[in-house]
Formats: sequence, structure tokens, C-alpha cells
Amino acid sequence: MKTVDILAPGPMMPMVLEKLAEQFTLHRLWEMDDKEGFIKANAHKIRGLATGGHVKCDSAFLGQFPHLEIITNFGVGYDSVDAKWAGQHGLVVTNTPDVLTEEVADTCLGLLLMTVKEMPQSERWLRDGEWVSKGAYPLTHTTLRGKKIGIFGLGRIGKAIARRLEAFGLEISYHNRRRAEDVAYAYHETLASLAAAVDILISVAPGGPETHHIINADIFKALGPKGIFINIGRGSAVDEKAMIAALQNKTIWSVGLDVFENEPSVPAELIAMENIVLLPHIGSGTHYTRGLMGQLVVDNMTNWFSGKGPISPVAETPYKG
Ligand code: NAP
Ligand code: 8YV
Repeated sequence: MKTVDILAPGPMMPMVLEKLAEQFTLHRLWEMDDKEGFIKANAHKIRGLATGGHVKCDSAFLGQFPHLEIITNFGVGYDSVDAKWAGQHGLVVTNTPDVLTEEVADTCLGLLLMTVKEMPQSERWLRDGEWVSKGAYPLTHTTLRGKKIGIFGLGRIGKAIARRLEAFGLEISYHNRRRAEDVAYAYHETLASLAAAVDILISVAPGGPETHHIINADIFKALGPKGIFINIGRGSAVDEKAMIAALQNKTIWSVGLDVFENEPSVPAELIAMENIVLLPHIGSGTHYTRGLMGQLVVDNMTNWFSGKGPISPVAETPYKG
């Protein structure tokens, strides 16, 4: 398959690039001095794109490659790729579902516990010598005991989070566009109704235009002054300014965030807040799981150019054979 030219617009895991380069003629756009010149001269050759969440593959970018067939995305979330446009133009987009589900759910539970039980703050207390100088860390303001949990986006990862929360003995409800038939948790037809009914709201919803700023001032108001918001989905789903205001005005109690609107930039107002927990998008971040995700990127590309079809096409580009 060395006769097939593929393009990586931005950096990816070295393992992915090495394995792709073994089989295909791989062009590393981000390393080139004259990126525009390269595209002008070579766009007609490019048949595959391997990308991650950090490069915007919108219609203007994708439209430059007249013979493009497939875009293999590293990550289950593919909001940086205009998959609708790709589907309308006969392209296939693949993502990396399932292989990261349990890992991301583990991270979410960690983030939830850190936030509710003030673990980063109490660890700082110990490291700063306050245990010795001031005595025991104060009792935490809240607890998971007896709390109602709402999940926004009860899909693969949301269900894995819910299974863990069931073992914690907690009541779970959720909001999706459609009721999930395979669970008995209470369904809310709107996000506002879910937020009003629960103590802790966890977002595992995808990014993209449909969820943009869907978690806004009204949702925080509905969650209430003892409410906690956890985000392991996408930062773009949250109106970050409204969330900062809600924290400053004590409209909600606290947040635990793994994702942000403009990563890796995190608003200074959030960094200044001691009572919240901020993680640098580590949901799937282990060698083990990122390795599985990388392999799936490579396998999708290999399968496609061997004529076997994609392994994990996204909903907007179903494979018809
Ligand atoms: P999934 O199985 O497709 O689940 C997404 C869920 O969200 C579905 O249940 C879907 O239900 C619901 N949903 C989608 N759009 C919605 C909308 N507009 N309003 C209400 N509900 C909506 O995906 P997944 O594998 O669980 O992954 C979920 C997301 O997690 C990814 O898209 C990604 O953004 C994020 N993620 C983050 C990390 C991290 O490191 N922090 C890692 C992996 C994934 P309906 O279709 O019925 O609405
Ligand atoms: C990835 C993620 O690490 O899969 C996703 O949607 O958010 C993470 O697992 C990220 O997309 C890679 O940039």
C-alpha cells in the first residue's frame, strides 16, 4: 500500500505515525515549512487523513483534497471533523469507540471523588505542613452519600459511569435526545429537568454544534447552590463564562473538569478557585488505552485501503459496502 499517500495534519502518537508510515506514504504536514505549498502541489494525491482532536478538519480544509476517501480520527469524539460534510461528499470518517470506554469512566469516578471529597485540597493541606501546624483537615462540605446523580449523555461511557455509580449505591437519572431502552434509570426529556432533579450533574455528551453551550446559566441555576457539575465530555458543551459566574455567585457549589472550551488554555478565574478540581484532559490518558486507540486508527486505515471497509465508521458516514 506504499502507493497510497496519506496525510497527518498534526502530531499524533509516535506509534500511530510509525505504523502508518510502514504501510503508506505518510506526509507529516505540521513538520513542513511550506504547508500551503505542499497542499497545492500534492492535494490530488492524498487519499487518507489521520488526525486527532487538535486539528480542525472543517469543510474548507477537507475540500482541498479531491481524491480523499477516509479520515481516521484518534478519539471517540470527532467534533473537530466535519463528519456531516464528509458524509455528503462520500467520504468515510472513523473514530475510536469502545476501547477507551472503561478507562474514561474510571477517570470520571476519580474526578467525582476528588471533587466531592476535596481530595486535592486535603492533599495540599498535608504537603503544605498544615496538618502539623493547624491540625486535621476540616470535615468536607459535602458527601456522595444519599446524592442523586444525573448523567447528560448516557452512551457507552455514560453507561460505564452509571454502572460504577450503581455499585456506590447512588440513584441515577439521565438525559439523551432519546430514551435508552437497555437501562432502567429515570429518563428526563430535557437537560434542565435533569439538572433540577439531581445533586450532581455529570456531562459525557459529545461536542459539536448541537451541544454548543447547552450547559448554560439556566442549567447551573437549576442545579442549585449545593450542586456539583462534573465534565468529562467536551468543554464546548459548557458556557464557560456562565459557569465561572455560577461558581463566583455560589449559584452552584463546585465543579470537577477534565475538558475545557479552549484547551489547553484554562481561564485564570478557574485556576484561581481553590474549591474546584481541574484535570488536563486525561480521561483516556494511559499508555494502555491510548495504545488501543492508536491501533484502531491504524487498523481503520489499513482495512479501508485493503478493500475491507472501515472498522468503526461514525454515524454520519455509515458504510454501505
Ligand atoms: P456515545 O456512546 O455516542 O454517547 C453519547 C451520548 O450522548 C449518547 O447517549 C447520545 O444519546 C447523547 N447525546 C448526543 N448528542 C446529544 C444531544 N444533543 N443532547 C442530548 N444527548 C445527546 O459516545 P461515548 O463513547 O460515550 O463518548 C461520549 C463523549 O465523551 C465523546 O463524544 C467525547 O466528546 C467524550 N470523551 C471525552 C474523553 C476525555 O478524555 N475526557 C474521552 C473520551 C470521550 P442520543 O443520541 O439519544 O441523544
Ligand atoms: C482523546 C477524547 O484523548 O476520545 C476522545 O474523545 O477526548 C480523548 O480520549 C482525545 O480526543 C485525543 O486528542
